[in-house]
Amino acid sequence: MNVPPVGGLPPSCYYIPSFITAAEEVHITYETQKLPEARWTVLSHRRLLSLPSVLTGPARDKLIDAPLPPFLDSIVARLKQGGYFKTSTHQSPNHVLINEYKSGEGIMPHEDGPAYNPITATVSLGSHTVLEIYKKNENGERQANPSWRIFQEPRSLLVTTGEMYVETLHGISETQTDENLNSETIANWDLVEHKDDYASGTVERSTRISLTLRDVTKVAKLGGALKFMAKRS
Ligand SMILES: O=C(O)CCC(=O)C(=O)O
Repeated sequence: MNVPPVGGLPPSCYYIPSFITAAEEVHITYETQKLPEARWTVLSHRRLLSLPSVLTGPARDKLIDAPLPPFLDSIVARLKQGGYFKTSTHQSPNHVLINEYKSGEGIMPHEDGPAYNPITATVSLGSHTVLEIYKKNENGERQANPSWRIFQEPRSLLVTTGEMYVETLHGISETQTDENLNSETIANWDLVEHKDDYASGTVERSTRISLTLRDVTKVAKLGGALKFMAKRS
């Protein structure tokens, strides 16, 4: 990695503003909106879509081998160039979860779990958000209040790995307005590129699409499964 980790957080978390250009943001947003309506899972507080597919198997931890869509090529190439996936099984992300949040929507605190290599790369499109990071108590349960807040500008990249991936939970509050944004309350404030836009400390959210790229450890070849079925018939 050629950038230092965000200070004050468990190791390691990287924040890179302007990871993609405004033109790429428009293009990728357009491509996500062209994906068939039926592929989206609509929840009460966001909608989501997995590419190339949802994970399968009894433990929901297996990916059927298939490429990521070409509209992610530049992001994947940049993540590999940046060395973010150099320790992962396939040295590259092979799965993306697309989440779309309207203003006021969020995601419950959770862990990303063992199906993936412990590296999560998230690119934000359309709006900022504030990711809240929770520690676990001695019983492994989530603490009631977040310990840290991370600000993610549109077009930024956030990578979490190592202890940060394994030992903490993350979530996004269901709010229309993020408040109290400043160097005391936001762990990566010194790395925020457009601080002037957020100088009042209060920012309204708009629709945000996040691309969460990860490397699923177990990959099954569909060809192998089909050949096996053909032999039996
Ligand atoms: O939308 C985000 O930035 C967070 C998504 C997330 O936590 C997840 O997909 O597991």
